[in-house]
Amino acid sequence: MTDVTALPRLTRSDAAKPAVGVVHLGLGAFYRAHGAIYIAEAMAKSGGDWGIVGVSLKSPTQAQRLMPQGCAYTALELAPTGRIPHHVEVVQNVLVAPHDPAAVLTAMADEAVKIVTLTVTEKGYCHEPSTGRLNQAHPDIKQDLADIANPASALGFLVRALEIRRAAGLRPFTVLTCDNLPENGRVVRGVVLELAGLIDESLRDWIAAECRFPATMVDRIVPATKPEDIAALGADIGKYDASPVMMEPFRQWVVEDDFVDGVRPDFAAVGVELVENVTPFEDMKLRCLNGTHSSLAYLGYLGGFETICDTVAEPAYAAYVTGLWRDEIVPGLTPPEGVDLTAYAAALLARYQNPAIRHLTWQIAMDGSQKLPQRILTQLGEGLSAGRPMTGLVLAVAAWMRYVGGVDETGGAIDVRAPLAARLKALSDAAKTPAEAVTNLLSVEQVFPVALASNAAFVDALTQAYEGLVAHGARAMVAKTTG
Ligand code: CS2
Repeated sequence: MTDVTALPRLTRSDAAKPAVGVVHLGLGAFYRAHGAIYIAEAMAKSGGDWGIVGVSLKSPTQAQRLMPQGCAYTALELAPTGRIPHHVEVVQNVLVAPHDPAAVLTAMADEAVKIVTLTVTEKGYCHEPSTGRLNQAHPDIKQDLADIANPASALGFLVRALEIRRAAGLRPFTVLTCDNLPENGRVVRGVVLELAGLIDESLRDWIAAECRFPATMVDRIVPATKPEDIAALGADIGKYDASPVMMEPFRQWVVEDDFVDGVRPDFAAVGVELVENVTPFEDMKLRCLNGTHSSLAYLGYLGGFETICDTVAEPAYAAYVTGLWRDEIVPGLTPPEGVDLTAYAAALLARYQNPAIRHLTWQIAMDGSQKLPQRILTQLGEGLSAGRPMTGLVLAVAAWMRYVGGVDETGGAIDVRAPLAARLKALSDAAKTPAEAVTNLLSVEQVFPVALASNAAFVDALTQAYEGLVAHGARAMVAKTTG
């Protein structure tokens, strides 16, 4: 393969730069393939000053890759039938928060900025997933509380920037979360208010009264960009893009239409669904998509599959996921108006089968302790109470337990990435029997609500599933659950 870095570097076009109206916290691939593109399209269609300043909260990598190419990048649409590169220029600058927190605060406090968008992943909200409360023992929150002028967490930046705006007599910005959390607007509002209240009660009250935190449902499958993707794109476009994003054609964004002073890009012009209540959309997406994604990730990884598409190419796994939708997930959902959930699930299977999307099971398996509650456990508990046999989702939880034990089915080590990884491994290692491993892991209250962990029928079924995985492996258990 030719050296892609020898090609001319991707650059911006001569088009005038749009003025900045958005600051984005957490500039990963997902936002650049989703929110940023909608915003760019809305500007192209209806105008407005909605250029984006991207902020990396931890690592300088994104800035190092994007700045030398003027923050332009390629969003490569990967359909089963072909590849379409889109050249995107909506990002104007990338700041690295730990290097220069003051620059980030200056950007956020700029009067021209009307919206702060966030993709900081589940763990970035520094909350306890089971209660939604701020985790005051979180190291970043401790730093925020010790020195709010130099914040560490996304919440710290929001609170401090809002404090500066209030002091300057400015209006607040809208906080638009784009992470996969149920009632994500309410969650971010809750933790922002909690943190603000610990710093200054009157600031808390001002934010509560004036700021807006619309809920959103975001959807587009965006696997992490791999070196071979960069090389292949170089061959396509004849340029070296150090930071392209890979994305499926499908996309959906449902947004609660509640912005500070009603100011926002013309989202409706580009297919964003502006609604009063996002919850039915969020439940549908989190449970049907993310719930099965995580289930396939653990069972697929253990079964030796590298990607979601490889996993569902195995007939037993395709039957397993179809059964999850039909028997366990869809019966527990109230569909959003006008949506046929059976058709939605069928379309999801086709999206998973897209061979051009190489989405690693290992990538989706990351941060399971933060993802499991809203993706799987809530609906599992509800289904059991309603008397539905939830065998497939129970098997998925057992697979997560096996996965966090850190040893795969051939005896190899699994690189488990999750905030609780060390603790989970220790709990798994301390067990003398499979049943004990299940008991130990169920004791983790950040993940398992007490009501579920003490449900005897659930514990029994989970133990059996876990023992089955240990004795027979994931492929056999998936086939058994399906057949
Ligand atoms: C995935 C999501 O990595 C994961 O946990 O389940 O990123 C998923 O691809 C998106 O939510 C799709 O919209």
